[in-house]
Amino acid sequence: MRTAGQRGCLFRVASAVTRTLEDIEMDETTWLWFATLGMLAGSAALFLTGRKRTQDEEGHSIAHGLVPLFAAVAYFAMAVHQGQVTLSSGRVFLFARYLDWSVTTPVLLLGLSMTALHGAHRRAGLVAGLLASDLVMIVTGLFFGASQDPFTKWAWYIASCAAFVAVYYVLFGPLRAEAQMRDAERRSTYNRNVVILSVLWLLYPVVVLLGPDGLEIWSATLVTACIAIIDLVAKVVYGFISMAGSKRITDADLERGDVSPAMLSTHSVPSGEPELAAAMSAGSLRQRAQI
Ligand code: RET
Repeated sequence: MRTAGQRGCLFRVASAVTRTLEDIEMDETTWLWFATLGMLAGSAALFLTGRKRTQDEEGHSIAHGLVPLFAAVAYFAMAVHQGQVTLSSGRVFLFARYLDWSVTTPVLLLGLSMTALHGAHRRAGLVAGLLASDLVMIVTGLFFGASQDPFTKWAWYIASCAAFVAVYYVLFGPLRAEAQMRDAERRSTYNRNVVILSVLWLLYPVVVLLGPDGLEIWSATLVTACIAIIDLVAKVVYGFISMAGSKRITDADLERGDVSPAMLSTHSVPSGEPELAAAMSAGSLRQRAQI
C-alpha cells in the first residue's frame, strides 16, 4: 500500500515530467522524427550487439532488433503525415501506432513466453491465447481511437482494458508458474522482465486516456512526446535488458553443458563437421561457443 506521501511524490514526479516535456518546445512532427531516428539507432545497436551462440539467443537478438525497426517504419509514416487520418470532428488520429503495436507487442510477449517455457513447443495453446488477447487489446484500442461517439468510444476502451487484464493474467499466472519450474537464471530473468514490461505497458492506456483520443486533458503534442519516450524505453531499453537476460541464460546453459549441438546456431558449429559437433563435450561446447 502506498502512503499519502508516496502518492503525492509520484504525482509531483509525473507533473514535473509533463512540464519538462511541454517546456522542450518541440512540435508533434519533430517528436515523431525524433522517435523514428531513435528507433532506427536502437534497432542498429540491438542488431550489432546481439549475440547468437544458440538458436534461443539468436531468436531473442533478431526479435529485439526487429521490434524498433518496425516501429521506425510506423513513426516515419506518422512523421510524413501518412499514418494518420483527420476525423470528421477535426481530431487527427494517428492510426499507424496501432499497426506498430499489433506487430511489436506479440513479438515482445513471445520473447517473454520463450524465457518462461524454455522452447517454442511447450504450452502452444497458452501462448496462442496470450497473443490473441494482446491482439484483441490492440484492435479494440484502434477502434477506440477511431471512435467519435462517446458510448462507442468508452465501450471499446473498456474492451481493450479487459483484454489487457487477460494478458496480465497469463503473464503473472500460468507463465510465471512455468518460469518458476525452470533453472535459477530463467526464473530470475522472467521475474525481472515481466515486472519491467508490465509497468511500462501500463503507461500506454493512461497516456492515451488523458490525450485527445480520450479525456482531452493533454495536448496531442504532449501525448506524442510521452508515447515516443515510453515506446523507446519499452522497445530499445527493454530490448537490451531482455538480451542481457538471454545472455545470462545462455552462459549458464553452456557452462552446464545443457545445450545440445542441435541448439547451437549453425554458424557456431563448424560446417561439414556435424559428427564432431555431436561429439563435443560440455567443456568443448563452451569453448566452441567462444564465451
Ligand atoms: C490502448 C487503448 C486503450 C486501452 C489499452 C491500450 C493498451 C495499449 C498497450 C500498448 C503497448 C504497446 C507497446 C508497444 C511496444 O512495442 C491500445 C492504448 C489497454 C498496452 C508495449
